[in-house]
Amino acid sequence: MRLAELTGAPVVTTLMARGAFPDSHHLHLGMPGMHGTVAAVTALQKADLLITLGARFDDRVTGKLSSFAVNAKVIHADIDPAEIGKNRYVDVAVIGDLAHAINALIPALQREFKKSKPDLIAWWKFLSSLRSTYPVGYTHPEDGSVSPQYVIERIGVISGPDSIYVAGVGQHQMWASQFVKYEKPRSWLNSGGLGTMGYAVPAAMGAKVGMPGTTVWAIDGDGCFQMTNQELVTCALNNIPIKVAIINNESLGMVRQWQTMFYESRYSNTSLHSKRIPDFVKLADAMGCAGLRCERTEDVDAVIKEAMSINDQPVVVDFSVFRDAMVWPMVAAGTSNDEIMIARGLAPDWDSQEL
Ligand SMILES: Cc1ncc(C[n+]2csc(CCOP(=O)(O)OP(=O)(O)O)c2C)c(N)n1
Ligand SMILES: [Mg+2]
Repeated sequence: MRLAELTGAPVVTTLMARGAFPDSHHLHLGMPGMHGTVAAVTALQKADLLITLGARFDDRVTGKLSSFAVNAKVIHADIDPAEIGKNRYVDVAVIGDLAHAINALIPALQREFKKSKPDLIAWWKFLSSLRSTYPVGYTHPEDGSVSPQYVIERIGVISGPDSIYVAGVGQHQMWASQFVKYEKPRSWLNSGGLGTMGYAVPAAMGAKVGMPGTTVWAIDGDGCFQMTNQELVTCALNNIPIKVAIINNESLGMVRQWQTMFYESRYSNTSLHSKRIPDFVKLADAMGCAGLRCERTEDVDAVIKEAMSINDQPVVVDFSVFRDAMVWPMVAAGTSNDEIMIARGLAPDWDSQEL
């Protein structure tokens, strides 16, 4: 934070780094990448300098690599030399522990800034306008069903920034990154590299064992949950009272979203619509956990609060949510970040944004 405030430069936090810099900080533009904010994606894309701290230029962040941040020089600090230049050409490499690297950069910059400091006013005007024009958002489904984004947002608000949040892999993971506000390092655990479905329950268990006094929420998908939910038996037997929110859209939602968008809604093997087989509430009960169900928007807060009040056993909440919700914004795989879409078929209005 000291380095960021010294430079006054915009900050983005990748999926893996959410919480490393507070969401509420005025320099923060959100998450970049395939489902990042318009402001964060565009800040990277149009920057003339990227100071990259421990990030790895993953394809989900760069989009089409040849069109990524074409005018930027890159200073890349990382503890692993193999990361330097792996994906993106690096102008200055700093190899080592970030704590040391940042502490060394600060006095060097202070000396430089005594001579001259870059004027970022026009840059910030442009980015602030993008940030306020295109915040992440969602609409409540017209059919009256529960919005998955709303459920996740309410968990974040009610449980607050002192909790630890863990996600599975899929749409719910992206929404957990977008709609929970992270203020502290290590409050967000997620499988962003390999993207292993089934990560949430065991990772939440580990977090709770490490931080027994902290509320730990696993925000999981109905698909992911079916991979590792048996670990809840371990939680029940060993007094590890985690909380699991199943964002139950009756489908492998992220794959379904791609089938909707890129395969003309020809759905194949993504439906988990199963007339409640398994019934997650009964399954939770069988594993020694409290099982709750929520099917109406007006019940969401009360059910979250009920889950928060149970601390002597693990809790599983089955949230029935709208099936066709999609994750936005989106940069389609293999395309340029310049082609970010804020909704289906809808790009930001670039003509009204001046830099
Ligand atoms: C072990 C594993 N298998 C397959 C995938 C590919 N994959 C990514 S997201 C996803 C769907 C996840 O469904 P669900 O848990 O219901 O989450 P949703 O997208 O519906 O929120 C799949 C199959 C993966 N990441 N990991
Ligand atoms: Mg699902």
